Amino acid sequence: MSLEKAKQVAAYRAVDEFVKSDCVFGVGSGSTVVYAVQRLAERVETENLKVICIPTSFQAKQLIIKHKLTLGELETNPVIDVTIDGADEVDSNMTLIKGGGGCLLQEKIVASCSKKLVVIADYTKDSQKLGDRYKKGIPIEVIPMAYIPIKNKIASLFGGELKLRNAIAKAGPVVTDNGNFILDWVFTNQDLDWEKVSSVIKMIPGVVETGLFVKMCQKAYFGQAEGTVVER
Ligand code: ABF
Repeated sequence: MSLEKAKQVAAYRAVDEFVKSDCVFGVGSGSTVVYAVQRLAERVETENLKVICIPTSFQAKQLIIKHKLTLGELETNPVIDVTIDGADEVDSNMTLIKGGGGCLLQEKIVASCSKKLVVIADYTKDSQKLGDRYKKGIPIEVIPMAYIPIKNKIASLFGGELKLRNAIAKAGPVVTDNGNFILDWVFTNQDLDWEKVSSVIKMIPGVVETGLFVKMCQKAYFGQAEGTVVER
């Protein structure tokens, strides 16, 4: 069974467990979420569910529109019942690395307004410690003018290496939906206190958000190679 099938079974399970009629639903970003939106669209059609969808990125907004779902925004729906989103890695404490796809800021804002954050992922994202499986580091969204000082400060505080994320070779840096750059912090110490690290990094002027999601996620579904789903 393919990795795609593993993503699909996790996404379908989460939508079937958590989406009810008359709910406000946060739509995450990434390739696994595409299956969640497909499943939601099927259920809206067949069960006539009333669901307002709040996007976490330009990609999520496009998906909602493409599937003719009801598009909402935080201005009118500041409380979200459940958000279903992907992740790059989930550790045994349900701490997440997110932002490999570049959408961490809006994802975190939407998650912070959600009564529940549910992660959907394939089995490769399921780990004991951050860094066991995902090797690209923790994404940090920064104001462009400050990327060098931020990079130096984080390296001197916590070690490791920070790389400015580039679009395609030599085409320049990735620019987020919010007009910012992303530093990928490849850390070397896997035993850091991630809650503390996240708040220290956020205090550095010019840091907009980190891809560390600590104590935000209540449930995770990992699709397995053979088509079953492991829950955490
Ligand atoms: C987003 O999509 C992220 O924060 C994470 O980087 C990524 C996971 O993508 P995929 O589902 O494609 O693995 O939610």
